[in-house]
Amino acid sequence: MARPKISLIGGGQIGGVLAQLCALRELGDVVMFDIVENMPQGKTLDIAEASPVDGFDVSVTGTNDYKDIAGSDVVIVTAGLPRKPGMSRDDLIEVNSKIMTSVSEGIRDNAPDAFVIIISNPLDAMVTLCQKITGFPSERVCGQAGVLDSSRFAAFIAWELGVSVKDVTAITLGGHGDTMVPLVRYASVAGIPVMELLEQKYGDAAKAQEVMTAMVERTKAAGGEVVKLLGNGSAFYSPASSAVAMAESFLKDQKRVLPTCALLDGQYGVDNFYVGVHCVIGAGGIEKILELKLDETEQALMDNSVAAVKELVGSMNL
Ligand code: A3D
Repeated sequence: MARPKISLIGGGQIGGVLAQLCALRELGDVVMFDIVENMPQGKTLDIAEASPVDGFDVSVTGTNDYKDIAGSDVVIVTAGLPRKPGMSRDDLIEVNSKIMTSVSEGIRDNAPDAFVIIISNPLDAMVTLCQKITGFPSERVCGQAGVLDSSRFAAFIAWELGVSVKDVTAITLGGHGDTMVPLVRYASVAGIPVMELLEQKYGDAAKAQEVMTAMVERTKAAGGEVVKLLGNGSAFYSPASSAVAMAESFLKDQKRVLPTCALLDGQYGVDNFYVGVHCVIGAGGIEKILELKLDETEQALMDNSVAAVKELVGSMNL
């Protein structure tokens, strides 16, 4: 049986890590496309030459020709500019929507059956644009943001409580921006509400709330924290890991429940609009959207986040 084929559009910082992770996990043959001549060929040759050491039997190749993504099962898009210190993700919309337009045409014309995962920012707007241009069914076009935002939230909780990251569940919903919604009520450690554990640790509900609020705010600003430290470019290891989890769930029909930017169909009072929600990802792509019961405060935060995304998407005049 032929190996699955994974194409990466954009061979920059995230693209490079994606190629290496896909190869190390033997998810399939990897093709990296970029407009910069020779760079994707060089990067993938470098990764492939480590295959005897790492022991992976998949091919990893680079190209500047969209024809080489033909027959892709999965396409992951990172083409576009990352932000610089002081920039918001939304500042990238003008330049990245031009790039996303040409990328989406390339995917539409050459990999019409692929499951497409967008990572380029501003995320929710770029996913919307890609789905419009490709015309692919919404279950095959989605965005990676929530896996990373939730992973950041979970990491902060694990570090605060001194427990394994494996036992923490943390959820963020909404757009991938300053208005994202980390859900405190659903954060747990092996099923125990995190607020309960913080109260035990500090013996004081007000202090527990203060610590939780700091973790929520850090989660919302986590991308910017990395941008500031790097001084040039944005996070790239963690976004790549997050997208690989989504690709793997699709390729292996794992049916994992992953926070994903998906087209809503009435959930949370939102219709025909892309935003971050819990999805079941399997061989059928986005197989199901799981709607959580939000209380009044949580719903207001979600409404606020959706409104921010709507304003941004509206500015593209699609
Ligand atoms: P970078 O290292 O600059 O790589 C981007 C690549 O895109 C470069 O190699 C470019 O040559 C290439 N490119 C530019 N135009 C085109 C085109 N028309 N067709 C094909 N390739 C092109 O950036 P990066 O890898 O660090 O980040 C990529 C994107 O991901 C940026 O928009 C970031 O803002 C975004 N990002 C998203 C997250 C999320 O969690 C959603 C996290 C971090 C970064």
